[in-house]
Amino acid sequence: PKEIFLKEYKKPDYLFDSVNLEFQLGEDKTIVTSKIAVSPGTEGTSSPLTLHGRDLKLLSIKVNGKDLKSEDYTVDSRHLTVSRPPGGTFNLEIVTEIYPQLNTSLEGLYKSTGNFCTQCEAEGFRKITYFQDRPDVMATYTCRIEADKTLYPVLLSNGNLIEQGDLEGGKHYALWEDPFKKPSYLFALVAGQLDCREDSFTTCSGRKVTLRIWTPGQDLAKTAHAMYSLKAAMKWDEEVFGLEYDLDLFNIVVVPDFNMGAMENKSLNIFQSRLVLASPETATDGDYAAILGVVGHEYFHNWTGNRVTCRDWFQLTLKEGLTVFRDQEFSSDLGCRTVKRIADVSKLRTYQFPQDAGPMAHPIRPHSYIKPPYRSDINSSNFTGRWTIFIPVYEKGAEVVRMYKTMFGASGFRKGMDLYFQRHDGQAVTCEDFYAAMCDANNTQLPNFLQWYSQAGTPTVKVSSSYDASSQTFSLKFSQEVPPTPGQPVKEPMFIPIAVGLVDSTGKDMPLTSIYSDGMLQSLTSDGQPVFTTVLQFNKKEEEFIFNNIPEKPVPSLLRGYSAPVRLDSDLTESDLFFLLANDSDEFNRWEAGQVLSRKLMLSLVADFQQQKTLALNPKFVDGLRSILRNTSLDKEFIAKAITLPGQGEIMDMMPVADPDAVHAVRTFIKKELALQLKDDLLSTVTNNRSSEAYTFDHDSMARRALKNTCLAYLASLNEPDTTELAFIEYKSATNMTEQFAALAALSQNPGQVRDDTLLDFYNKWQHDYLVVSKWFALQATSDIPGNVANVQKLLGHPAFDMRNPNKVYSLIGGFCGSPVNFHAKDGSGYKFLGEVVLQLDKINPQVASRMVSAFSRWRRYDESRQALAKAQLEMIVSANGLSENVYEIASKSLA
Ligand code: HT7
Ligand code: ZN
Repeated sequence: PKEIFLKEYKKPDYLFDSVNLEFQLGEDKTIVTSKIAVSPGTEGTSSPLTLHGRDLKLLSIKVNGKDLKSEDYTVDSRHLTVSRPPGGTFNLEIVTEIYPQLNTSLEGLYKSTGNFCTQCEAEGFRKITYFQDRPDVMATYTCRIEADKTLYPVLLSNGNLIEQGDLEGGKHYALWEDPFKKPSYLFALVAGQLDCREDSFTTCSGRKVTLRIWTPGQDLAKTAHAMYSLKAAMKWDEEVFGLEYDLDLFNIVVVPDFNMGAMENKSLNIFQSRLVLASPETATDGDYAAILGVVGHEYFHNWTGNRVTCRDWFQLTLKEGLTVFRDQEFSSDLGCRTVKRIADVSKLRTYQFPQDAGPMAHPIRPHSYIKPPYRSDINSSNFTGRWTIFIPVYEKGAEVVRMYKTMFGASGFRKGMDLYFQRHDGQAVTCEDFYAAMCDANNTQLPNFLQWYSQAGTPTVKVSSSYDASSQTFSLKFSQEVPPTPGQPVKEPMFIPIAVGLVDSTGKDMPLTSIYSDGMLQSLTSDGQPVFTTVLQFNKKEEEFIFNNIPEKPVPSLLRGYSAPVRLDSDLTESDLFFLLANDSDEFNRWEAGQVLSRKLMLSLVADFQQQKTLALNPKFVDGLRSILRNTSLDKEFIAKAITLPGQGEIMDMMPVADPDAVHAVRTFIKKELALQLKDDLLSTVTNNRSSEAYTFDHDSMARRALKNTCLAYLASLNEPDTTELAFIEYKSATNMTEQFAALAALSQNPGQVRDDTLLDFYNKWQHDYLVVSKWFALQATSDIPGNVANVQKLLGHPAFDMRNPNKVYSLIGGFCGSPVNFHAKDGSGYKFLGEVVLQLDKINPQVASRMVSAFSRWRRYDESRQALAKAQLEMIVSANGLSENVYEIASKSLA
């Protein structure tokens, strides 16, 4: 497989001004005719025109209406090259034959449960026709679709419907025209039997936009929340960024077979079912929130991605980091900002940090790739696993965008966005263009900021503090260290914005008036008033900041709101952390103080466990959590998050040699001990948070359910008759999936008859609902019960499992890799299972297989015996015959 390098970027030799496509959709083959108006990219070019193409049968090729002679072009398995194109502009016409019904890769044109559907990002368009399939070739498109009218009554493509009508032989056609220039990866076509929910949105300039969500008829009732989310996103983008939708029609299509969550094709978004369909009985609060976020995300791409796109796939974070940031802000504005921030930071720690510390580490803009770097589908609420692939581009990319906002404030950030669109609408651009727009709009530069795009690894920021009572100054001394990563042994300092508040002994924020840094005195007032949180611009290897007029020794609240994606190593004492947990006005840091305490506690108990000492829980820790649980002034979802222990993965990441058995034993011990000591509070919290009201998707109701479910899980971990009975009652009496599934999950922690019976009962009840069955698979797959590999192996043969459906694969196989004790079982059974499945899956869907194989990527983090077992599986995979590029890239990089 060929590695591609950022530094080798070359502009295309030819531009495509307009593209007219015609599809004759058939049962055994599809004929695609593509007519392209070509012009030279550089004047007078006579270089050959090379087009990409895969799995295509070329039927004919014409230039300016004349068939090309066979000596005037060459075709190989990946390209078609016109050797001597005529000078100046010309028309190219290519006819190809393709076989969507045989396409299981779900890239290009494929069939999904009887309907035709496309996925072109990143390089799927080349499976439809020969084309310069690269994002910097932008053209206007028309698309004429012809198909059997009974089998495919609905024919959709991008833009506006210009014409439609009946044809002979029971066929019909539709002609679509997209007036906006776009790259080929945003092309889409859907044909099939679908019904739609229709609504409308009137834009800020008074234009009425028709909104349609297409799905098989039986699911229409479940599209109400997605429609609500779409309208909310349209409104939010106008209000926050002044961005109005630009066409009169916006379609969303739901398909059950889809590699990623969803796709932002111009005016024709395609979604996998779980990110659109929801009803209170079948979807959890997590599902509802994911739908809001992803519908928003894909809609926001209309400006950040579609109107302004990426010059090449190295710049992917330009659209994805920015759009993830926008969807995070959207969800925060519609829900609870702190809780959303906690969820996003947890995701970053669970997925990004480990990757940044392993063989797959790469910057948010990689220097090279074999396949473009996408994130795995970690938005899934039924997926809690730890298999990671290329997260930086999305999640860390969003943190980088957030830092611009932290530096420039909401209005400065908006000015930067306005300038970005003013300069680049209709263009394919780079991350430097975004940086330049942000800095130019704010008349400043951010020294060392661009390092975030090119350096991999999570920086560690060390901070030590000292108070001088005589001068009433408080000093913070920072140093930063970016660890070496593959191919980048030495790192430069980065620009790190650190939001700081100083908390006095009564728990209040101190007024901040002035600061010394770099030998300069700087005022910190705003409109003559002191501020309570300031952002320090730390961009050197080491730097000291001295606050003036500080009347008593404060407790510093550092990196408020998690103002930069770094690991913070501070000299805060245990009592400082308990103080911040109880008092910090920055709620994020309040939660963070609890997490730091939990991490310290878990690591010290892991050491005790490894030395076979008796485990004992620090009573101050129990008291701290008890007071949070009893604090009625706190948001309930915040409480739920604050009493939740860090995940096993997070703790393993902090160990020199990851020990899944010890971490699992310690986490289970703390959970049970807390449940025992807080039993009365937990019981009353469950009882007080029952509700007989009908399900609503609003923050207060979701927070209530989150708190109740978290407490129930603690209680059920005791595995005592009364707590099991309680969980069983909750399971039976639940009227929504959020509570029913949480009770099932609580019960299924403990092996035995109740677990088996309840799982069976749940399946019998929901076997007709494919999305609920996916949750059922995921719950069993992620289970920590001993020897679970045999159970998962058995589930592979379950009639409801289908290896061709990515969602089911993510649930069962991805889910299994997320259970540290079972995936990393000492006897290697988990590794052997995954090795075999990856090879099987690679033949069906290489993209999905490559996501699965990434679970092996951190094999060096484990003890020698596990290392040998995992390495053997990776070696077996890379040496397999006919392996895809996708799997090869991940497996070989993991071994390197
Ligand atoms: N931009 C979309 C990415 C995507 C994708 C990438 C590769 C293969 C299949 C895919 N489906 C969707 C989704 C997004 O980030 O919004
Ligand atoms: Zn995206």
